[in-house]
Amino acid sequence: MENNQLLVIILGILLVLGVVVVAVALRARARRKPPVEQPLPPGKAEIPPPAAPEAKTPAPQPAVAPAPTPPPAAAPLTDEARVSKGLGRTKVFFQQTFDKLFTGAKAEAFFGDMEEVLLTADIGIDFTEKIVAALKSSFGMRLPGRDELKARLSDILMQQLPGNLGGSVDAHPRVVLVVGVNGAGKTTTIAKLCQRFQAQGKKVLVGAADTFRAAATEQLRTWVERVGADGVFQKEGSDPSAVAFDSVQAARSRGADVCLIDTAGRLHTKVNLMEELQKMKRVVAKAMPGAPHDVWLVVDGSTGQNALNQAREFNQHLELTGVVVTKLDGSAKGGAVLAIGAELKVPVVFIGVGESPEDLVPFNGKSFVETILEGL
Ligand SMILES: Nc1nc2c(ncn2[C@@H]2O[C@H](COP(=O)(O)OP(=O)(O)O)[C@@H](O)[C@H]2O)c(=O)[nH]1
Ligand SMILES: [Mg+2]
Repeated sequence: MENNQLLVIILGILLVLGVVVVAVALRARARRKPPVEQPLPPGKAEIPPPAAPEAKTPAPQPAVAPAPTPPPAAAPLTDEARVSKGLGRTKVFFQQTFDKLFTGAKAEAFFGDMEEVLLTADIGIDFTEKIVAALKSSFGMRLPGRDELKARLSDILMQQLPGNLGGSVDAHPRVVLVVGVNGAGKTTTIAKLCQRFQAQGKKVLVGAADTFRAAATEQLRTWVERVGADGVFQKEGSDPSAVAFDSVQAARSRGADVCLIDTAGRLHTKVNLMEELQKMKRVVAKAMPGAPHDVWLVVDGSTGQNALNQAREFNQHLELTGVVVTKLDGSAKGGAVLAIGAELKVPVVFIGVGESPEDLVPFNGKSFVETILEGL
């Protein structure tokens, strides 16, 4: 092969290679170029663009932190731990006011200041006076040390609390009428009690005698179904006494251990409310002699002195056998519990320290007092 022929062949190959390289480069460039935005045709501006076709190559993902592994399921809190947590603010309140009380304290002014502290803690006037008198008789006019004051104070508080509910009534079913003003926490408390009693293996029947609001019945029905209890529900506007009567009869015939009757708190006047409730008591007694075995008042503990006033009022009309103080969580007014117990001599039976079903705890005077005085 002559040299010239060889040169032509090499040139030819180079030419072909060059064309291929240029073509590949042009294609790559065309791919990188952003698409030219088409102007929207007039009148089509509001129409959303069609969903983009699925991209062949996955879009780059933002760096995502791996999902945190869920924490191990927390062990359920004991009742005492719930109380301690729920009373957090009351505890801090007592601690801080006592800190102030002891700062530069002088014996002469001490008991006067002490009185003020107890009043602001919603312990009530009568009870406060009793406490201060008892402290004065223990310490004379001497300034007590912090520890001895704490010990004496907790003794006094505990002495004044009435004993716990006489569990002596051995009724079957035990009928509990639950009363209180609107929003105090009656329905929630019944739901929580329902759960607690069912968990103890008791058969519970709930009577939804708050027929004033359809929502109240529905709220209760949901709960009752959730915990597998039994219930008597009637339509909005039914006679609450009739619902109560039917509930007690149903509880008897179905062999329930406990019959909890929810009532309405929203009536036009106090007189109406009390009369309505008194009538319910009478009607329930017709369905079962001796019933209701308990009349429990539910009060909102975050209302402090108001709760005490309500307890006084309801007790006059209905002879309460117990008080449930709710919403102590998130409130520094836990002292109201002590005032109710000490002044009315009606036992506080349960306290509500949160919104979850387990946040209703049997009241224990000793642990309550120890908890609120913990930081002293
Ligand atoms: N934080 C807190 N909220 C509560 C407690 N008890 C009841 N509640 C809330 O209080 C509101 C009124 O309760 P409800 O049972 O409907 O009151 P009722 O009108 O007396 O039946 C609801 O939002 C409940 O969740 C409690 O112990 N703590
Ligand atoms: Mg209700």
